[in-house]
Amino acid sequence: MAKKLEFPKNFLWGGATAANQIEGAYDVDGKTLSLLEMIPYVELKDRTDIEASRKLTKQDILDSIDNKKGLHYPKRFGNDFYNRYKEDIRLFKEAGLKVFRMSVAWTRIFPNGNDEKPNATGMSFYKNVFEECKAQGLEVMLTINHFDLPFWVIQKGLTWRDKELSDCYLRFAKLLMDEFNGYVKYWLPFNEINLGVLITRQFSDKEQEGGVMQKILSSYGDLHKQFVAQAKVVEYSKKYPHIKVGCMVADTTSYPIDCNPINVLENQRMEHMKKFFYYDVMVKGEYPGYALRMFKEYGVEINKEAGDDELLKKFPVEFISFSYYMSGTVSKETGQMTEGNILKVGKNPFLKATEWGWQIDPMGLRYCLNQLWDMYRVPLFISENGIGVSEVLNDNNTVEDDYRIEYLGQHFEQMSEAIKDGVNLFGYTMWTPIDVVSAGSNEMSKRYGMIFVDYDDYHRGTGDRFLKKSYKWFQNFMKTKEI
Ligand code: P53
Repeated sequence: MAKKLEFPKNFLWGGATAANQIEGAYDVDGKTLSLLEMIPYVELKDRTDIEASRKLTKQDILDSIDNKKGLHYPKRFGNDFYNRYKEDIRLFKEAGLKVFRMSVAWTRIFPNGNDEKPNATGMSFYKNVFEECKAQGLEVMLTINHFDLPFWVIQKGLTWRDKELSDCYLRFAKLLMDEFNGYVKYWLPFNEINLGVLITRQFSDKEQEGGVMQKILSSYGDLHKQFVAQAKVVEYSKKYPHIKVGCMVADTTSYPIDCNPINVLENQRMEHMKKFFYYDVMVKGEYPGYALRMFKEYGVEINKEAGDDELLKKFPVEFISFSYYMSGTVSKETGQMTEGNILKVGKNPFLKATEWGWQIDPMGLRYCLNQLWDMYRVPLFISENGIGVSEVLNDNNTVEDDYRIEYLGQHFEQMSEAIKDGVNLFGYTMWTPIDVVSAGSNEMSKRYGMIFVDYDDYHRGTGDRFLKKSYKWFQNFMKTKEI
C-alpha cells in the first residue's frame, strides 16, 4: 500500500554533484590539474578497504603529470558533464528536481592561483550551466570548493595556514559571488569541512600514539584558517542580501555500542569531535570547551590571529547543510569496525550495510535532524544522501534498482517524521541524480544515480545516459509524495 508523506509545499527537492566527479575535460580551455585528478584508479580486492587505493607517494603524484605509468585517472574524465550538461540538466528537470547542487573547479577559474585575471573560458562554462538551469527553472546551490585542491597549491608548498592560500580562495569566492549571485541563491564555502581532519577512531585513546594522530592534531590549525575564510565569505555575502551561505559537514549518527556509561561517554566524545565541534564553531561562532580542553591536553596550536574570534562570532552561517549516508556505533574498546570509507564506524547488528560497508539507517537520519535542530535552531538542509551500488544495464537498457527506491523512500519518510517533530528542514539534494566517479574510491562502479551513465571504471563506453527504475519512481514521488 502506498503511503503518502507530508512535506511543506516549497520544500526544495534536488540533486547534488561535484565538479571533480562529473566534468572531465581536465585539460581543455586553460584548466590546470587538481590533486584529485592525480590519483589513479586502483582495483580493490576488498571494496570496504578503501585505504588501499590511497597509498600514494609524492613521486606518484608527480609521475601522474605526464602519466609515466600509463594509469587511469578517473577524475580527469568524470561522466562528461562538461560536454553533456544540457542533456543532464534537462533530465534533472524532467525528474522533478527543483534545485541542482554543483561545484566550481577552482583550476578552471584561476589555473595558476594568482592569475591576474580569471580565465574567461572557465567563467563562461559556468555561466552557460547556470543559464541552462535558469531556463529549466532549477535553483542552484553552489559549493565553492568540493575537495579539489589545485595542484598549484602543492607546487607552491602552501597549506591553509598560509595567508597566500586563503587570499587566493577568498578572491575566488568573491569573484563567484560578484559574477553569479544572480543565478545562485545557496552557497556552501567548503564541502564536508570535517572530513579532512577528524577520522573518527583516531580519537580513541588506543590510537593516540603515533604519526597519524599527530597529523590530525596539527591539521586543526589549518582548519581554523578555513573557518575564518568561511566567515569572510559570509561577511562578503552580506553585499547581496538575497543569497544565503551555509556550512557543509559529513554527518553520521553514532550510537554507543551498549548502555555501559563508559561507552556512552566515549560516544559523546566522538560526537563532539566528529560533528558538534564543527557546527559549534560555524553556527555558534565559538570553540566549545571540550575542544579547547583537548587542544590543551594534546598541545594543539591553533595560531589564532587578532580579530578571528570576533569574525567567527559576527559571521556565522545562515543554515546548516550536511551529508548523511550511514550510522555507526562506538565503544571504548575498539569494538568491531567496518571499513566504511574514510569514516570508519563500528558495526551495528540491527542494520544492513552496502557492499562498501556503509550501514543503512533511515531512522538515524530522523535522530540526526532532531539533534541538530535541538542544538542549533537554524534551518537545516540535507545536501547529500543516497546509496552506492555496483550496477549494469539490463537487456532493456535500464536498471531495476528497487533497493534505491527503498533507500530513498525510507529516508524521505524519516525526513517527513522529523518535520512533524518540529524540525525546520527546508530541502534535500540526493547524492546523486546521475552516476559519477566515486569520491572515495575513484570508481564508476559505485553508482548512486537515478540516471545510468555508460562508462566503466576505465572510462570505456559510450557515455550515454539511461533512466533507471528509480528515475520513474522519483518522478512519480514528486507528483504524489507517495512511497
Ligand atoms: P563516495 C566519505 C564518507 C561520507 C561522505 O562518497 C563522503 C566520503 C568521501 O568518500 O563524501 C561525500 O563517492 C562527498 C561526495 C561523495 C559522496 O560523499 O566515496 O561529498 O563527493 O561522492 C559519496 O561513495
